[in-house]
Amino acid sequence: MWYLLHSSSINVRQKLCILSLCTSLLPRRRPKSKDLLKMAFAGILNEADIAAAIKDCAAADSFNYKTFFAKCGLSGKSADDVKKAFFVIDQDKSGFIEEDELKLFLQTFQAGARALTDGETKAFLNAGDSDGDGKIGVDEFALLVKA
Ligand SMILES: [Ca+2]
Repeated sequence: MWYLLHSSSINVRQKLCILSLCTSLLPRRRPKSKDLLKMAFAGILNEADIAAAIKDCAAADSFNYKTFFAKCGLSGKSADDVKKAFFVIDQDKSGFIEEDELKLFLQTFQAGARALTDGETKAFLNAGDSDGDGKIGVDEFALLVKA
């Protein structure tokens, strides 16, 4: 590339074009997702409770949403806090927790936590999806948490 830039066979315009192309290829600094995740439930849940709840369902197919919401402390929180938690889990901010977000549910609580198995994801979705639209809305979520 430097050879091209110093070469007299291309004009200034072409050189600028090459330069801007190279700049656009440079990696951009991204926020550290681990830090974001760590802060996601700050002010709502306490970290030790989250860690205990995650540890409790570390084995595949051992996830139970009732146990989890009780252990992490969410079931004892106010309707407002439950709503805040919903919007953390609704990663794409669509207003619903879709199946792919449900699968990565545990990872929104703790970076590096396992994904739910397909069976766990389906069972979780079926438990919450009372109107049968294939996703969990904020009211359905509130009912699940308090179940
Ligand atoms: Ca969503």
